[in-house]
Amino acid sequence: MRIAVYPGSFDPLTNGHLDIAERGAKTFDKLIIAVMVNPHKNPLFTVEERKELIREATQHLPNVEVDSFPGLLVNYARENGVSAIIKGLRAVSDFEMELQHATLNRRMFPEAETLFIPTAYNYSYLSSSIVKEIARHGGPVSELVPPHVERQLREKYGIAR
Ligand code: COD
Repeated sequence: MRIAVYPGSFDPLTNGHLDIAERGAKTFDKLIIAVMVNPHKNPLFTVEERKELIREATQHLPNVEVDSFPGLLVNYARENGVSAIIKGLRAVSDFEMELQHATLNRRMFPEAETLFIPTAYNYSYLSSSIVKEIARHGGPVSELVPPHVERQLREKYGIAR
């Protein structure tokens, strides 16, 4: 069975993330979407909340599992029989950091290849940070995130419909 992991912060999941997950799931027998547990970051959503939002968004993808991991991604990959690490690429600025991660991850765990999936052109500008900034100020995010994520953002920021 070919298992891939799609790691990230997903704070929160956007339509850009979902597009990469759908395309990754088509290519592998199993895709694990893995939320990084980072005690040094101050996320808007807890790890459990983020996992729940991802679960709801990927209900239509039977070969997708949602999990979280602390520490190094390669340790998670090794322990879970992962042969590919999926990353989404939006711009050249993403590539620089992602190439560094791919090279270092391969040194630590050569059994897994990093595979880049280019963003869909309509999501190339989209990030969790930009979504949070728009939502915080009451702006429209309905075209940027799934409806249940939009509801949770409104709730977090105390914004009525
Ligand atoms: N279109 C396409 N792809 C997108 C979009 C979009 N609109 N938005 C985000 N993505 C991609 C990102 O490029 C990334 O691949 C993924 O989706 C997740 O994005 P984020 O922003 O939710 O998460 P990041 O970038 O903060 O996640 C970073 C990781 C958790 C993957 C990384 O820090 C990591 O692997 N950490 C674990 C610790 C570790 O092993 N460190 C050593 C690395 S050498």
